[in-house]
Amino acid sequence: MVTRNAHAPDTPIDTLYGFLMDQGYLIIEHLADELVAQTRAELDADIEAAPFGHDEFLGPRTKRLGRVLARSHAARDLAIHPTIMALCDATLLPSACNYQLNFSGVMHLEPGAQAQQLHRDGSIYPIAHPSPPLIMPAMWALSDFTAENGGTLLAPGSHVWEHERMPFVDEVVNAVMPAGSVLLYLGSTWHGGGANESNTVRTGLALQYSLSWLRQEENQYLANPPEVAREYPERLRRLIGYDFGGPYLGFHNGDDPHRVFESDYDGHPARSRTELDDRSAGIDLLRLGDIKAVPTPKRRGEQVYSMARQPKIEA
Ligand SMILES: O=C(O)CCC(=O)C(=O)O
Repeated sequence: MVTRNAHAPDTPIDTLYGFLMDQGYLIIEHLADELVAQTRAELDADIEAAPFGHDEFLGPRTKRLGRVLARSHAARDLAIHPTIMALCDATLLPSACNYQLNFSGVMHLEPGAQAQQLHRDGSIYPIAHPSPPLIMPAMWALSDFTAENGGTLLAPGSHVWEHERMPFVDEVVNAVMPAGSVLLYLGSTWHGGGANESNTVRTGLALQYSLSWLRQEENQYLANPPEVAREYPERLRRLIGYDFGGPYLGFHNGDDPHRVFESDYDGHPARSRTELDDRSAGIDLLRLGDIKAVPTPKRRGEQVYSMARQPKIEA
């Protein structure tokens, strides 16, 4: 089955966000044709040399490549594409005051690749679905995605299904999109690589984003050590993790981790940034588990200690 939850690149962000939250996925066609072509050209030799998957899930006819930002300049621009960043803001900032690149990887299906086991990317965390979005994956089409060549399989609406529910066969559709387009979905959306029954390859670049207080799936500091990340724009360096995950989260040597790239030390180590302090007040708290809370005792006229939820740090 083929889906067309596909939109033009100039569609307003609010509209795109509405489709993403309603359907659990959406396609933006031709969002970055030139950057995608450049990325493909920069990665071609590495894809050629990449190994096939060593198990059924990774796919014996599927080549995979990680550490993509270190390999491709154009992929760095895709990772911080303004439309993707705006959708990350809308999707992830309600539950974290920052977000991060979680994963970068090429998924290259050779003819004969079998359909992958459907899964939820969010299953790497022990959190029951449905939950607020933890991950927002972006799958860039480095080649055309068709129903025949293994365009990603998705179960629309599955991001809000109860945890145990698996899709029925007729609930699964292929994401069909021309090269240069991007498929966005949520970490709770059932999906997987399709079967490549064509005689052409299907190549996708997955760049996934997650809440900044979660462990990243791909270790971004090893993939992009400071001597490599030095070449990246600041927005990207912060996105891969050379930043705070929130106030007091992820500092280095008592200071902003991005200082590793800066020589102009001003003598004021920081444990947060104003932007993150401001956002942290608006975060929707998540309740984990079903531990029964001890009720607050009723004591009239007594003062309680009051503390701001996040300490505000003066520079
Ligand atoms: O190749 C695809 O379309 C999706 C692959 C995927 O979801 C995965 O490998 O985790």
